[in-house]
Amino acid sequence: MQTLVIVGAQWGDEAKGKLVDVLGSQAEIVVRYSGGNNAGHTVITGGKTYKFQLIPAGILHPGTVAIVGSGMVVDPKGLLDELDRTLAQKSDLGTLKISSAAHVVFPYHRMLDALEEEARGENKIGTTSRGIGPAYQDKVARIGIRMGEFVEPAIFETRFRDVLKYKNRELEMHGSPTLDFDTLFSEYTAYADRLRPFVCDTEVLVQDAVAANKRVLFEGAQGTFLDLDSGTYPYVTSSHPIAGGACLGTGVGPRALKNILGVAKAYTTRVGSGPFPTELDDEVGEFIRDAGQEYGTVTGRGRRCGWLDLVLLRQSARLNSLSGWVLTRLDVLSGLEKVKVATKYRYEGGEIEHIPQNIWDFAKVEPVYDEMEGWSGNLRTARKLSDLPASAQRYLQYVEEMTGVPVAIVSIGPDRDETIVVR
Ligand code: 2SA
Ligand code: MG
Repeated sequence: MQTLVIVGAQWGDEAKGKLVDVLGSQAEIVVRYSGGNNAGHTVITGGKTYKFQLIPAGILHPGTVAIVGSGMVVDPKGLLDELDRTLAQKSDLGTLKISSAAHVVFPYHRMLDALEEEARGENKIGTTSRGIGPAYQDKVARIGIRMGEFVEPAIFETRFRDVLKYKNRELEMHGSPTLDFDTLFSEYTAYADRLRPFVCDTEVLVQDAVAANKRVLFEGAQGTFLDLDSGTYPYVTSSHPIAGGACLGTGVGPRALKNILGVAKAYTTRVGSGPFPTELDDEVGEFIRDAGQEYGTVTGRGRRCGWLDLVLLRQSARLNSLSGWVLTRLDVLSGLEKVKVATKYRYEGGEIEHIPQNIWDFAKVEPVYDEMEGWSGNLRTARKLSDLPASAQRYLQYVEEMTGVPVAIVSIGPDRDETIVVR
């Protein structure tokens, strides 16, 4: 297995960070392909907790080249803070590289994120308010500033002067104060000076590594159903978390992606607004939120919790061409007498086994559940499948049968060691 994509199969927070850490140990390159510092990837190892938002979690392996891919949007201050923080925790990191084609997030993006959310009122998306959507809007509108331009002082000055005029008009339109060029330019030039050594053309690095059959790991962020096109639009993020995004956001073709692992929790969570058929608004939902400490790593928001939804997982398997599942957080459900799993939906008097693409229809579906025996006790010491309670093993088999995708890895705790490699 030379190339591997780690993709979130639900609405994010599936514990991708842990998996990237576990599977990235022998990778030449770990490259993140989408999103920005809206992501929160946690790695717990050697008694330390590392939190990554922009830097690929693979940087913890000293021999690895960790690439911030072209599909990402980068908050320069956020990245520098993260780098300093990580270096203070561990001195021997991998080599950081930042794509010259990644876009820069500026303060006006964060301001516009808040202003747009405010304007949406009741229909707000529930963004992380990191300026992610507005930064991607500028990319698509072709007024974004890329990392390669940002670190060239003369080019940055010309482009930033132009763009800021335009963005200030947008801020005025929202009735917001505008931003001063000189102040911002000098602050951001200082960031650019520090980031310059890391910025390069990363596409060719990834392409060469793929051509030489080296191990390359593509690190996803957020999850499949937050994808701009394939997710629950408009309650999505503005990038492409799905496996196809690994091509768009790093510069390789589809046949470069060999093994694609979909990371899914043994239940479902979602932060922000939008339909969520298996959401539990009761004490079981609360149990899961408590047991799983389901709070946003970036914003601290309590995550919405619910049962596992196999309709979502089947769709995820197709959208991402999954070769295997990584089922995580099986330990969190421990102690529930019964567990439920949605297998199809009731919709307009009938039953359907797919997700309606229009969310207004999706919002109307009602899950049809299968009920199964729960499990109890401490799962975190299990190191092989047969160490798990029989009912937990059945749960895993059921997921395989119902999705047609084998379970490759099971995670039963946050630590590197709390992992069962099945195949
Ligand atoms: P945005 O900020 O424009 O990307 O928000 C749009 C939607 O995407 C959701 N989103 C996320 N969902 C889960 N986890 C994310 N990362 C953080 C975490 C979130 C946090 O790891 O916990 O701390 O709250 C993430 N990032 C974006 C977001 O909730 C909106 O629904
Ligand atoms: Mg997260």
